[in-house]
Amino acid sequence: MQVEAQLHRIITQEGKVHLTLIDPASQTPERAAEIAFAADEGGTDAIMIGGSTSSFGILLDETVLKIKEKVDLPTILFPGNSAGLSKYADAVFFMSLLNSRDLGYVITNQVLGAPLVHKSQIEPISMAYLVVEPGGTVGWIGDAKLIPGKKPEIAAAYALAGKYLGMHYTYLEAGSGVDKPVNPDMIEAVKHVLGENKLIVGGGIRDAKTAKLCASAGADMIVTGTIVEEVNDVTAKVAELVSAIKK
Ligand code: 1GP
Repeated sequence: MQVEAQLHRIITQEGKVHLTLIDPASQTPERAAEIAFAADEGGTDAIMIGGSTSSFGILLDETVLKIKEKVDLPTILFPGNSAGLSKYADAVFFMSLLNSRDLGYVITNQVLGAPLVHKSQIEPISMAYLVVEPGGTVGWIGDAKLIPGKKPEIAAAYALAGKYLGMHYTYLEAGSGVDKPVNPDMIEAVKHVLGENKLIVGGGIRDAKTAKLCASAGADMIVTGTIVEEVNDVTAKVAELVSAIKK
C-alpha cells in the first residue's frame, strides 16, 4: 500500500483528509479496533496510531494488529520515540520535532528507529513536527521551545526550513486534548509558504466548526484523537468532522 500517494489522491479528489488518532495507551487493543471500525464508517481516511507515553511494545503491536483485522484503512504510526514503531503498520510519520531543545527528539530517536523501518518495509513519510502553544504532554515530553500562538511568522520559518530540508509534510501540533487548537492565522501563514507541500493540523479539535476553520485556513489534513476516544457515537462524530472539511 502506498500510503502517501493514497492520501494525496484523496486530497486531489475530496479536498481534505481526516485522520483518526488512536493512542494504544488509552484503551484495550479490542476497543481501539472498535473505534477504528466506527471511524471508518464515519468516513475517516486513515488511522494514526501512537502517543507520547506508554504506547510501545506488545500493546502497540496488538493494537495495530487488531485494528488491521477490523479495517482496511491505512495504518500510520505516530511514534513518541523510537520505541513507537511496529512492523505491522503500513506507514510511519517519520518526523523530527524541529523546535525541540532535546537532540533526541530532533534526530537521535530517528537514527535508532531507521534500521527497523528499513527492515520491516514500513513506508516512511517525512515530516517536520512543530509543537505550538499550549503544547500539552508532547510539548513537555519533547522539551519543545513552544511556538507562541501569536507568532505565525516563527511557525512559517520552521515550516520553510523543514521544506528546504526535504520533508514532505509539516504538522502543526497544539497538543493532544488541549483547550486551544492552532490559531487559523498561523495555519494560513504556514500553508502560504508550504505551497504544494502538505500541512497537517491537530490538537484540541473537537467539533465541526473548529475543523472547518482549520481546513479553510489551509490545513490539508485534520487530526482528531481525544474526542473520538471520548464520545459514545464515534461514527456520528467522525461523520460530523468529515463533512465539515470535505468538498
Ligand atoms: C495529538 O494532534 C493530535 O497529537 C490530536 O489531538 O487528541 O486533541 O484530538 P487531540
